[in-house]
Amino acid sequence: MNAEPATEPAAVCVFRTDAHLGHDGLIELVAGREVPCWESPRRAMEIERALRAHGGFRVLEPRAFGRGPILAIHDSELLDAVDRAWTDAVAAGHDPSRAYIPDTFRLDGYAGPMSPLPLPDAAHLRLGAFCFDTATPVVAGTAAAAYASVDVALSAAAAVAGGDGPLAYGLCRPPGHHAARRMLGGYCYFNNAAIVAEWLRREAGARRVAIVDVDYHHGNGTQQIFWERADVLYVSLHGDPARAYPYFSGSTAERGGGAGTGFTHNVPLPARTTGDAYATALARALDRVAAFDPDAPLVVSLGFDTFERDPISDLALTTDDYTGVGRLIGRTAAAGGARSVVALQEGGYALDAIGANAVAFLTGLQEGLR
Ligand code: Q9C
Ligand code: ZN
Repeated sequence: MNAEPATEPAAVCVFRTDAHLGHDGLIELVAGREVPCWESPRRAMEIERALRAHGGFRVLEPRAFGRGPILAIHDSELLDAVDRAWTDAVAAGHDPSRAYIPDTFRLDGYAGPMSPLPLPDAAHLRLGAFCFDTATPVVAGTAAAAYASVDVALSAAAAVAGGDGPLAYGLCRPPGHHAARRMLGGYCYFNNAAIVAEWLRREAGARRVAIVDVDYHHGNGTQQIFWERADVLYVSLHGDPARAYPYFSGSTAERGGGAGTGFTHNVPLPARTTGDAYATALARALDRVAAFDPDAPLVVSLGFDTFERDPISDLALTTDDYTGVGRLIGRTAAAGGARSVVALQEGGYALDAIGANAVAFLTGLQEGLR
């Protein structure tokens, strides 16, 4: 099926691209063990297949937004490292049939009073100054996929901002919410949701943007980027960092800083949280969004790793539950100034259910928006 231009105002636009296929890390390192990447091309293939089979979605190609919107969020040194890591690694003798994963990390504690220390010229070695885990491999197609994922997200935002209906979905891959201003990790290179939120502020006339993050993991990157901002609300439900990646953020005590105090809201959840308990927590969190009174499309960081059979997570939502989750979010958005949603794919690793979960969520979201 060919992509077609968005002409019917009420249709749900889905943006996707084949560029992600070139980003296949093959392996990640989990606690010293080499395991096949959970974040695989098949995730996006399964979602796209299910949306096409459903028939109620217009599947579109993104347009190119360039580096400008990314540089509004990320340090240019991070972009340079992503751009050049693979070619520099291969030039230095790295086996091109293997993913490159940094092995030496420049932590805060490295420099101490020696700061500032120079970065190495070779971008793959530099990567250890930007990457915070061993789950974020670089291969030949990683940089192109990361830029295309941003284009997918911004195309979805532009569709909604431009009046192509109240809901657009960006099938982003790689995901984004763990990427901070000058840090990548957690399968994420550029923070798609943060880039969209800032783009809505700068390019679409929004004054208040709310991001609701329902991925299983805390969106440490999004939280960091908007920590001191009162114009972007960040609300996240996630596995309690006492047991859940990324471990170092996501507690209720984190509420933002400076002018942004009170504009970050975290809801850590216990293991095996079911759909009912999740919906109760979500409804309370969405009250914060309503009180914030956003005048922009609601930005949703959408993960299906809250699913009961997700292989790396421990919550217990069912496919049916996602319809209710979508409906709750849709209703909140419908009461907001822009009456619209930009949903951006983050995690979700149960390949046999991720497509059905996406259909269930987007169906509920549409219902809620009506
Ligand atoms: N022992 C997203 O869902 N590995 N990222 C955790 C825990 C990294 C998840 C290992 C998980 C990253 C977008
Ligand atoms: Zn996740």
